[in-house]
Amino acid sequence: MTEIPSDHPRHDSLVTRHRIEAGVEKGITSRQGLIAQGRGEAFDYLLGERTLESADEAARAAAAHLLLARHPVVSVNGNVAALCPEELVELAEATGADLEVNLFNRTEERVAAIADHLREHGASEVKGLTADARIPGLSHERAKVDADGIYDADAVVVPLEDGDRAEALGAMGKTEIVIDLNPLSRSAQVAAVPIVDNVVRAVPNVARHARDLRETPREELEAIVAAFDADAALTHAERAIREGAIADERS
Ligand code: PTJ
Repeated sequence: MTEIPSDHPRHDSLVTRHRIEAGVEKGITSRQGLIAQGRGEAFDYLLGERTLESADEAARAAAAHLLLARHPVVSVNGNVAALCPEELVELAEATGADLEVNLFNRTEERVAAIADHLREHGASEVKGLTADARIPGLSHERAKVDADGIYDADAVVVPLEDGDRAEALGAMGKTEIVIDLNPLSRSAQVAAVPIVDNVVRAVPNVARHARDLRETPREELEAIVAAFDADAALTHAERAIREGAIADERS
């Protein structure tokens, strides 16, 4: 990998790109993941590659949901595994969540490679290899989940999710926390908590909020959850993208 100078104006974006490329080479990320990354980059560029205030509020509401949940699970695909494996492990630790590999383009080789990659970055247990339950209403491969993982979960973090599956998980009554840079994507639109931010910023941000809120009484966590307005967060993000940074500062 070519060394990227730290003062390069697009340093973070280029590092992210290299991580996805390395993910494809290691058999973690699908080739379609490269296309998804390009799409995400375009939105991130328009957002100014920073966390909006509305995305930070969403990250806090997400942390509150995860701390309140009976069984929180963080769903891991080939892109997020390549981009921020350590941060996923830290999020799972901070919230008591399970990590489960759940792929759009599922192959057993890639599931195993991602589970190994997460373990190399500190995960003690990774779910998703058993795949002994199915999400109702979805075609075969995309529906595969662990019975004691996503199937049983009451709150699921789904970064870069496909809209159909996001809807199907919601239909199972699960609280869905979606991380997606596109506020118009169907998964962001159906989420209880849409975090319109890059996963490389959002995952550690949710973990930070969870550590801050760890000792907070349940009633206060419930109040944070109740005060969060998903539609307002999506509208704010869309305005920031359409109108640029100035509009965001004014709001
Ligand atoms: O590893 P798999 O098989 O589960 O496949 C994963 C991908 C991402 C390839 C698959 O789910 C897919 O094709 O996704 P889409 O339909 O291309 O959607 C990707 C969404 O994620 C788009 O709305 C992008 O804007 C968004 N996105 C891309 N990169 C990032 C992102 N959102 C947050 N952070 C990113 N780094």
